[in-house]
Amino acid sequence: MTKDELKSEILRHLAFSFGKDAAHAQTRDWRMALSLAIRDRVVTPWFESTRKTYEGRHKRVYYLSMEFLIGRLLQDAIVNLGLDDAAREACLELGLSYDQVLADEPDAALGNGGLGRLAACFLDSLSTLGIPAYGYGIRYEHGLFRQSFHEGRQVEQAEDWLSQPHPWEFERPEVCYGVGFYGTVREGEDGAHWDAGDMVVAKAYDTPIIGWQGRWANTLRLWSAQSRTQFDLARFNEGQFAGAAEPEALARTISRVLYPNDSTPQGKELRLKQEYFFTAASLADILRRYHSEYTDIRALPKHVAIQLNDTHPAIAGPELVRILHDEHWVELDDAIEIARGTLNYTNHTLLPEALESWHEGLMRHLLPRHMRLIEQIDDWHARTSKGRKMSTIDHGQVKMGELSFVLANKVNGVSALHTDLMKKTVFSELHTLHPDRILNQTNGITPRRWLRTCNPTLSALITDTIGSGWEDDLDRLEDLEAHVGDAGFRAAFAEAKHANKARLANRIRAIRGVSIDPDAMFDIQVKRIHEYKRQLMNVLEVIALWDAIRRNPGKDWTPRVKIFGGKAAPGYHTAKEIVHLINDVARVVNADEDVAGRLTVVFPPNYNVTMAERLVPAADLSQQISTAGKEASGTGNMKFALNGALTIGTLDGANVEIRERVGDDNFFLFGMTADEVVERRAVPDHAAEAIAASPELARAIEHIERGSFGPGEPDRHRHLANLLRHHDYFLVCSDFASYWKVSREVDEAYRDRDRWTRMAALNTARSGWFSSDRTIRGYAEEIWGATPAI
Ligand code: AZC
Repeated sequence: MTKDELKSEILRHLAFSFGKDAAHAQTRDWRMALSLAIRDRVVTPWFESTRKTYEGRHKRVYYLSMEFLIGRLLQDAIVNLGLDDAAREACLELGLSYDQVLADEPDAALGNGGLGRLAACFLDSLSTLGIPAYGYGIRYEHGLFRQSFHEGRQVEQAEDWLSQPHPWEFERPEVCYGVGFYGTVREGEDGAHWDAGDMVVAKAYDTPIIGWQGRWANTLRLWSAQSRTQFDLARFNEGQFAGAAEPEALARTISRVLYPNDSTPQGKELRLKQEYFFTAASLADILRRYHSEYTDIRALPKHVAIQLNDTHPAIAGPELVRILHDEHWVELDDAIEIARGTLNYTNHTLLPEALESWHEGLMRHLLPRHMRLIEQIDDWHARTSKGRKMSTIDHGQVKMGELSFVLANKVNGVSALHTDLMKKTVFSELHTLHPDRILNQTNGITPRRWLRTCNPTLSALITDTIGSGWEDDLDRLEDLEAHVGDAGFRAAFAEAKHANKARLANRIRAIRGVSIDPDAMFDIQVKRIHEYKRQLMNVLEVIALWDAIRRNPGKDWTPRVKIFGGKAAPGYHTAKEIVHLINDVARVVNADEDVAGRLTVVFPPNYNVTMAERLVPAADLSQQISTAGKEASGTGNMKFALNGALTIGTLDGANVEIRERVGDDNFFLFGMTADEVVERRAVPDHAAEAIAASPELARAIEHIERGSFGPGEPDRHRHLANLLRHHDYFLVCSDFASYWKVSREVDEAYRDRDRWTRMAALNTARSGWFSSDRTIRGYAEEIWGATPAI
């Protein structure tokens, strides 16, 4: 498509899809018109992909996920279709700023963090590889809350991306399924029959997901909840307006909000309803499609692979058994085997508070038939695998991890270390019974969004240096290594980074009113705020550094800009206190003339996918400092390394594999290993001991206790200081001295800019393995038995 063709398509949509004349069109209208002009180009490959899948009778992959953190879609589609030059020029000729048009799109924030973003990267790779697949999830009216700060405290506001039409989705009013809840189970001669007490309707909305160079497109199908009963006109006419609208409002509640908790399940009936709602609708849809092609339900595992993204869709197990047994009269044991042959489960966390379990009473009340089947599945497991009964039901709780494991063909962890710990800890007993079931698939990130699109400067240099084609063959970045010895290449690499930093500095000045120097080291920690991720340790380092600079102002300190970003779950008190402390420290440090130009702290609010796309290319240092054994993998760590940031990190999650690949010399390692962490925790007074041994840490904590960051309110952050001294579960104090020492080595290393650039370039050259294309190939070969259809 040429620029001129695109231009006339934009004008055509502006007039005929939106009824606007160019003279009166606003940025929004232009963005919508451009989106539809681009979307039109997606539709043909989309149809073609579906046709090929049916024709070739390909095995289909279904990725069930409560979250898809897809962010903006317009530029992604433009880049994948190779239309970026055409789009930029068309905008220019229409008198528009291309960047402004792109920036008008709201983020689709249908996820909390890593788990949801991984699902989005997987969709991109499935399409790029041409594997016939559907993503299934919920079309939340309100995605992840919007974060702002009031006097340094986090304030949450409802997010409403759907307040304007969403141009990427196609509503499918004809694709509707009833989803039942409550009611009773009748045990008759012909088996059990569930009479649901209540029913809502799941309506489909489809978003095409176009792969690299438009060769294949899959579908993201999201369900929206609706009332089954029609609007009650009689009640309305009696004047009961609210009452008349009630059934609709109640049903819609199910797809109203994304739960904003990243790691703790909220024991709420609504959450379980959401889980069953989208799982049941997805399975009904999968089986409808299956029956349109095949007659033998027993061959389901041959043609269908279903991946459960964490335990949120775990009810798929009992639901599939219910459909096979109650509706297709398959013997119970066979039904269970067929379900198990079809389902697979990915675990994303070992944190005990994040492992889902549901009270048996609630499960029986909401899903009586499923609760009965869960008991039978438990019996079956005990009978067939010398397993202990009650592995899935324990002390009146249904454990969803165990249930998912028992009903899965394969169970996977998301990094080598995490998979190893899964075998040794949460699933040790089940692993002994089923030693072939657990395997590893280290996470990955899509290089289209996380290098090609977000970092055009570096991408151009890469293409100039090694040629094109690396975007869907990221191992080719290895070819850069031969150029790292070339001073001209290093200068160009450093220049690309500098340009990205200057761009970020301009934005930060615009949104925060803080000036930062692109020559200073940009040191970034962005991720959900959580104690185990240890933003608290990072801000302690800020305090210690501020204190050290003030004590020794004559020293030639390496200038640093500390950038934080991330949201705290609204109910997670300590995480919100950490947000407050970072903001308070930033205010004090940035106002202190003694450290000006040497240390600056910025915390832009409302970290999201779009902000990540701006921060990642501009980072020099990536903070990956979780307590070893706690971060299942991390994916931000991969984005930063790929874009030429050096990591300061612990041996946790995928950091281990990043370090293995980029080389020990190009990674700043500190802290205890996962084994040492367990030992250390057993030491009485480990925090007091560590504080006594590190004067920097001691002074930093004293500053907090003295109220250095709570003007007029000295006790403002005392709770965090107490936590460090007396309840330091995540071992911030015990790792601090090592962190501080290595961070000073980072300062030193940054002073030798050419050496730094060499290390940074090696990070890029050696990070190709972290492409989600590699991850998806692994799933396809080792878990799904699916092959590309192109
Ligand atoms: C995250 C993990 O915390 C993170 O380490 C991993 O990279 C990511 O999943 C993708 O695998 N987990 C979550 O976001 N949420 C839960 C409930 O685990």
